[in-house]
Amino acid sequence: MPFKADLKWSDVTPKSVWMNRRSLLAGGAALIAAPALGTPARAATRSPWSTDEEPNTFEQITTYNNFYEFGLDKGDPARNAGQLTTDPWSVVIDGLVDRPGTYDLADLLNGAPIEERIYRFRCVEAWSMVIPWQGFELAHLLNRVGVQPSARYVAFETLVRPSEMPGQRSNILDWPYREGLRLDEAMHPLTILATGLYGEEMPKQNGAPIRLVVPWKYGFKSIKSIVRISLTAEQPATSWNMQNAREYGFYSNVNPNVDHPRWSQASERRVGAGIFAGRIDTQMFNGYGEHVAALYAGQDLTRDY
Ligand SMILES: Nc1nc2c(c(=O)[nH]1)N[C@H]1C(S)=C(S)[C@@H](COP(=O)(O)O)O[C@H]1N2
Ligand SMILES: [Mo]
Repeated sequence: MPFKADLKWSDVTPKSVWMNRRSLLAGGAALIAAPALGTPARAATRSPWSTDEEPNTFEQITTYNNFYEFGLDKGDPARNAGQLTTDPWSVVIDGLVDRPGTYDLADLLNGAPIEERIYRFRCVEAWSMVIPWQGFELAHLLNRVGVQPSARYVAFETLVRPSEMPGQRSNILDWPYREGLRLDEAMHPLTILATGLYGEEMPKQNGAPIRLVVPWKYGFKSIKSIVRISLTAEQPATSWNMQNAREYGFYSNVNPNVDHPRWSQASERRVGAGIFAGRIDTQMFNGYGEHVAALYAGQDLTRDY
């Protein structure tokens, strides 16, 4: 895939790649090792699911956040999430699965095919970014635990720990934060559990240690700091839909043709683009329509918004 000319390798190369290269250089193995590594690795290893749009900076991605467990302002998560204990961490997997249980994070990640995915990310509030995640397909985990034939949805929950999550000391939402997907959406290869970004382990304000990323849906579907994944027969209750069903549908696919009751969804502001950049058009399914439109064949997306 072609690079954008203005995009430097160092801008998007995960730090882990840098570090490996640097330690090889330090070890004097560079002359032998460099060709074997197939460097420059970026162009060769970019996932076919990744966009070649220029990613937002690490600074932008980690200081402009929504994570209401840590407060309502965009800067609150970066200010307050440092106190969150993410080790030890475990995730309960239950409901209609063959191997339910409480899985340690290390166990969840053991053997998981982690790759980089550079995705567009579009918040329902009409701002957007491009984020280089590391993660693995949710389908990998679901296949591992064995989804039973009666399962039709996947429900997710975030940690509840008011002692470390100051936003949970008030009732801005009915905690825990909950989200859900239809099983076919959950099994789609674009849907990932992300464990890092820019080659760093997941910053706490972005949902450490493990969060969902569903790039064709509004950002609030991409639930952070997950402690429970349940396979269900019925459509699960989800936080923003519980809060205001008219404004936040269960599907919440990015759709420039269906406005939010209080603002247009036809365009978006790319964070960091600069004050003269103007707004860009929002794409149906956030630009992932060729991959996901078939999931909604026969559905009226103005009704199933
Ligand atoms: N648990 C939890 N997950 C959450 C949220 C939240 O408040 N709590 N905010 C959502 C919203 S509205 C957005 S836009 C994205 C923001 O992700 P980012 O901060 O990594 O960009 O997280 C989503 N996941
Ligand atoms: Mo959002």
